[in-house]
Amino acid sequence: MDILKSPFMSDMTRISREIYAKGWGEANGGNISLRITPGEMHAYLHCLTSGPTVELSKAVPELAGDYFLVTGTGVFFRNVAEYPHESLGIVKVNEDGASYTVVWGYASGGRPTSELPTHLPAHATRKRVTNGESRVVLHTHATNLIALSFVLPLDTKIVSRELWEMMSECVVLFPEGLGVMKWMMPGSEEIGQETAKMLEKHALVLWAHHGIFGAGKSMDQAFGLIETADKAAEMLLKVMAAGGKKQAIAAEELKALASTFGLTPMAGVLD
Ligand code: 2HA
Ligand code: ZN
Repeated sequence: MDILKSPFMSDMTRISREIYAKGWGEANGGNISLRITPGEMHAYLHCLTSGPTVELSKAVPELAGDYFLVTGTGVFFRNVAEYPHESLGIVKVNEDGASYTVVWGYASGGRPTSELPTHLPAHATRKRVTNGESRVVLHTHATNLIALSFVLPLDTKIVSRELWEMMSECVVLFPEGLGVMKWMMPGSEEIGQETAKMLEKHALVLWAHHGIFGAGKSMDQAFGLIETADKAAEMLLKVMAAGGKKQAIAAEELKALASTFGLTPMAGVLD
């Protein structure tokens, strides 16, 4: 079995192309990690080797033994599909959760994304809060969400309400709201820990003036969340440019909408 033809590899290359087409993946902007289940990995174990082992600055015991397909540092999204063996790698978190070993990929001497200190704690949190369902963490420079972070207060409840009001899908897809963080140093331990804390409650986290993190059980779910939030942000920017809202979906209507789908919107947003 050719690992380059595996479902997890084609998921990764397909979404990388989409991200580039959206204009969210300029140069080396953005990064993705996908947890590969033992069942999926089984058929490809013969493709793995034992590469370098790297200590983690913060251990992730929740992920001990897990495999992740991760974009490389400096990798351009536009090139991932054409050069998967160079652009991507698989890392295995070791049994104590304190280090990882590269077991496939980064063929030209690359290494995992500089945002790994955010991706691994993010997976640890989402795996826990979703009872093991969440498998994808996607960071991208979604244009409209970033633009919005310059004009709205950096407040989770305000930004969530504004996006929910823009289109009916939003409260249904992210009833827990979108977590908002102020600008912090990319790649740092601090932004990783703060993001993981936000992901306890939200599947979407906005990094002001930088980009968005989306988590989901599949690549399509994580991408779909970001795509929906970014479209709502785009409409909001247009509405603002057109002179501002004259009317919108009312709080009571949003509550009723969520309730139709059996969902509970984040507390305090619709009051
Ligand atoms: O990989 O997106 O946040 C480049 C980045 C850093
Ligand atoms: Zn980024």
